[in-house]
Amino acid sequence: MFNKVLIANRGEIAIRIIRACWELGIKTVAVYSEADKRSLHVSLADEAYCIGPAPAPKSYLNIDAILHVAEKAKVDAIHPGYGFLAENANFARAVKKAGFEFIGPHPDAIEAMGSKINAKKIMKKAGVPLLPGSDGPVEDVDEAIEIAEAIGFPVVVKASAGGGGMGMSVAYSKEELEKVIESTKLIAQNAFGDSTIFIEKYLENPRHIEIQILGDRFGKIIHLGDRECSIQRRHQKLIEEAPSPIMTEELREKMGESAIKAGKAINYDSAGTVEFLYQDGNFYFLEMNTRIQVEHTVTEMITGVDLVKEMIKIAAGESLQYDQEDIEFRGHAIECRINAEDPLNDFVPSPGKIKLYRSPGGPGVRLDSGVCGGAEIPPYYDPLISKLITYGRNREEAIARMRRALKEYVIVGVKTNIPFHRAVLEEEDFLKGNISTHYIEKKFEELKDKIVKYELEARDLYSVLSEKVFERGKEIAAISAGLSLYISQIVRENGEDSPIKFKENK
Ligand code: MV4
Repeated sequence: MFNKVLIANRGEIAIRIIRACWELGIKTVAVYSEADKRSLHVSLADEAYCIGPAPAPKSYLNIDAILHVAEKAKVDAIHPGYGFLAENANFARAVKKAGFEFIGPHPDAIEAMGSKINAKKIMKKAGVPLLPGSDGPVEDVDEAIEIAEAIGFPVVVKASAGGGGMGMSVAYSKEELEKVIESTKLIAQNAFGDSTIFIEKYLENPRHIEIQILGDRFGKIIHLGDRECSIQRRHQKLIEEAPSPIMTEELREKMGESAIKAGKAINYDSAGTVEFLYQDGNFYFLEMNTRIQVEHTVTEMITGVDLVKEMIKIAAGESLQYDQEDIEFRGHAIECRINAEDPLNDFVPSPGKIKLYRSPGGPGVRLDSGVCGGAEIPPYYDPLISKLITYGRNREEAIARMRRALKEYVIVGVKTNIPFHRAVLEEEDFLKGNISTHYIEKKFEELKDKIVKYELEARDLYSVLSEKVFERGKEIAAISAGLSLYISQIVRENGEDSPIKFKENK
């Protein structure tokens, strides 16, 4: 096993990885930008090194600076977390070339899934269900129209180098398709430096359901069931749960089997996720994420498997100790991503200092937080403050616990999306599990009044818990000082006959 691991990340995921390392008896090295000097992941780690200025390209994306620290601190391995360099095949290669282990899959797997056209090609060959579309790049408008007419409108035009929602356009007719081909190519070229596009049948009201897999370096691959990730806004997930409200044992087996086929096709050897779109009883491969994901926690809660520890053990060359039959699914888990953002102002980020912090706890509550009271949420990175996860024997209990935990949670100083989560967790269709990727856009107006209500309730509570308590204290002190002055004046004026009797204090 490794003796020391460098964590090339920040915030809650850096802390999550520190926890896994400590449980395995591994020492931890944090890296941080100048904006993160006083952040929690830095104070928790056994050692910490500054790697550059606040902007990510100068720090958390600076491969040379990270490798320099790895050498100086004499680590054995590097964990990239999610985001930043997690799915950069060249980083994984550079880590290995410098003599360190990369805690993630082999670089060719990262690269293979980075091109969406290539990923689809591999999955088709492996027998994973796909949406009908172009079997490769689409070169011009005529070819696009020919394919669209064969598979039927609507179709979606996607950037091959994209993913996570960047660079895709929907067309409902030949005319619309003519318009979006060139514009999508241009967007793809500007965003990814690669104008390659492809088209596929567009699903109008799908769910996003993904399967967690674990593969080791001896060719064994298992799946750890599904996650429902449909509650998202502009491709940022906000609520995830395991299992999906629509999951059956039969469907999970089928999706699990497809995910394992996907993993086997690229000799996958770490924790990974196979994303599917689900509609009307059918599911289709979307993308594969070759990293640990934000929402891995809900899978951990219902399977009891520590995914981060498993990926570290796999990278250290250990064989997977679980067989598929060992994985049992028990109960239900929900995760709310707590962001520093204003749900009533188009969810704009709300960086700043957390003046007051009270975290929830109690039965069935897990809080993976990147902050504590007094922490600064810098404007340079993702505004994720923490992940609040609740577990219950069933979905109803997990929801009841989430509502209760959100009620306990106090964050003063920055705006948060807690009022938004509280509103969703009382909304009828959410409670019924009636959701799709369009849930938020469809429901936002309906949710607004409740968000306002919870926002105001939070403000009241905050004023009781924070400044206003101090203000009230000062007010009361002033009144009582004035009162005692007034009383002593009455006593002086009326002598011993005063209606208010005082004992001489001699
Ligand atoms: C789709 C789709 C419907 N039909 N592809 C968005 C992110 C990127 N990973 C792929 N995405 C989609 N691809 C077809 N053929 C709908 C989406 C989509 C979506 C997918 C998952 C989660 C949220 C989403 C929100 C909007 C659109």
